[in-house]
Amino acid sequence: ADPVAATIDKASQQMIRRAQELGIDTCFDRNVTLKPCNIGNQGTCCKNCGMGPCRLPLPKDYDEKNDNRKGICGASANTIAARNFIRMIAGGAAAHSDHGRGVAEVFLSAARKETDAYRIKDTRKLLEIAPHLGVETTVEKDGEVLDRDIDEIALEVGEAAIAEWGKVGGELSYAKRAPEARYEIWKKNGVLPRNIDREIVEIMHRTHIGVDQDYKNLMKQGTRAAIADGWGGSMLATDLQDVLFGTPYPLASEANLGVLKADHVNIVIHGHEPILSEMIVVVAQKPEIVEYAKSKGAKGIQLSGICCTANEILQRHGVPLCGTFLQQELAIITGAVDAMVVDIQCIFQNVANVANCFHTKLITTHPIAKMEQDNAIHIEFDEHHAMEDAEKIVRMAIDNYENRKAEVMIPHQKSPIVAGFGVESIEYHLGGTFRGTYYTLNDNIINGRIRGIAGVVGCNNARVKHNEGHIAVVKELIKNDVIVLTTGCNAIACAMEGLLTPESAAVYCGPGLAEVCETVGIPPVLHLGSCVDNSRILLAATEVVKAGGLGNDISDLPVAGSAPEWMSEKAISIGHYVVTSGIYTVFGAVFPTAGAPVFQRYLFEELEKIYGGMWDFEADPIKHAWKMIDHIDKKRKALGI
Ligand code: BF8
Repeated sequence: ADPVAATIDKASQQMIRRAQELGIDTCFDRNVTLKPCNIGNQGTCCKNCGMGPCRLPLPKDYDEKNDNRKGICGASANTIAARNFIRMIAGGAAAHSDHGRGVAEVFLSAARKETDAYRIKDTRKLLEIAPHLGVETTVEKDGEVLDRDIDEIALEVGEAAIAEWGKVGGELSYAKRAPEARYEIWKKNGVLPRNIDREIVEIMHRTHIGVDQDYKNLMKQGTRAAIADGWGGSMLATDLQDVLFGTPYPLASEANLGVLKADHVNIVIHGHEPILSEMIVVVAQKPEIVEYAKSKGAKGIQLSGICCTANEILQRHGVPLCGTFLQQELAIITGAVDAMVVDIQCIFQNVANVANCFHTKLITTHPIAKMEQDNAIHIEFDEHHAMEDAEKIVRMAIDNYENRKAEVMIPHQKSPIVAGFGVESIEYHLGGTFRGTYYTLNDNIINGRIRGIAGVVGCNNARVKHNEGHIAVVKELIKNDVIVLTTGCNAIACAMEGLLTPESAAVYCGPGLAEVCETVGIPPVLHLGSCVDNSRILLAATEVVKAGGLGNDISDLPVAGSAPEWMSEKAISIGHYVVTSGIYTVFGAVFPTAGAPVFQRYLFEELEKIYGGMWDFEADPIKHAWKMIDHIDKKRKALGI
């Protein structure tokens, strides 16, 4: 595998070459030796029962009117592709929402004061979300309105939040946070989620052999589950994390493998839940722990992150980003990682094999995510003794510092960044003179300095050149005055490229966007956090609607979504809740319905008539960006601006 062909990132190229010299395989090598299944990636392989797999590739002489392809049971290509698509939504929604549930459980423990490690930190945010969960924040007594006790509110919020996963009757409470017009569209189409778990379970039922055989009806269920993810599990995860750990505000940090330090104990935190990473951050700053590291000959402790947990601790504490999804093996190849601590999601099983070639301790921490390899150490993390667990992990890393055996080789590349944005800080920077609205942002959209808003998010995919699509799409957008909100691995890619600095505006932006960024002092690409924080993009769009002048629903806004290098089921769930929230969304890399053109047309064209948003696919990053810009222009025209 040619390192230069695998990634645009110099630091990654150096580490891929290093791995090859050492005879250690990485995903970049496996991408060459392992070819994808051409039928599976068209979405038309059904393996939902023991009569299959029934494989229905698109014939070379495909003729839509005479498409007689069917499985043993008679399932059409459309049915099979729709079943597979919504099973991906189920997987993604389950992952985000189960993460949210974990946070809600810790939140409830904190509200009940059963744990010392976690406390309600951001009471302002608590009071803001309480009414959306039906919890009163004031009480009337003798004709006077009094503030309710904060501990009582926290307890009721925790209980109401947990109920969102399994309540009987009613509907997802947060659905009403969407603009009223959006909520009415969901209601009219019968896609308001009942509770989070039920929608995921119902996907598994409907896609079982012999149940739902109408791709439109299957998608209706996919929509319910996706909305339950975006406006439910993910949004609750974001909100409750903010209450427990603090709402992010802009801060400075750095990104890329060069953040590792040869003379420090390096602990790389990889995964998704801040429940774990927050405690490691606390422990690693304790003076006695830093002293302990020094007693072992290190100058200190360097924490850094991979994947979304990196974004979580960056946003709230400024902990530097070590790398994206595709750099997880490369971090260990530096020989400088004393411990890699993982929890859930996006963790390559091969990190244990790579760690085995070095002194690196690979520590799994979550009961639902263990590894079969003997060198993977499992230290189960539990909110009731979180601080002790975190200390055990950090001490294990420190003790391992002196065991470094291979030559340490850390690439020098790292970029300065400004991160930590959110709905609240965008309001602060781009609100009106009277706080509480997005007036200045809307004003700049109406006067054309800002052409529109793009949410560019999502993974890396080893099947395409690492970060190439991310960076090309984002640069093309900002060059054309489209401000970018980013999360997940796209945010890390942009960070590594230097796009998360206010100074980058002068270099890469069109004149209108550059002027706004320079006046306000913000980067043209705003880092909004991890993948569950895509819920912040939904709420930011809702704030834009509320601020007025740009229509009365999200689907009226000059806004578009993108995931240039997606790969996970979570990305499909995100894409679908963004689409059904009214936003045109383009995916790159591959699209998993290519073998069923009729169903694909439903996603790409007909959904627009129902939800005002639709899917699209474009592998070429420049064309990809222009599809988004054209859509933004179409919406501007409709608004008469
Ligand atoms: O949840 S962007 S590769 S790290 S799935 Fe995974 Fe994709 Fe990265 Fe975060 Ni999101």
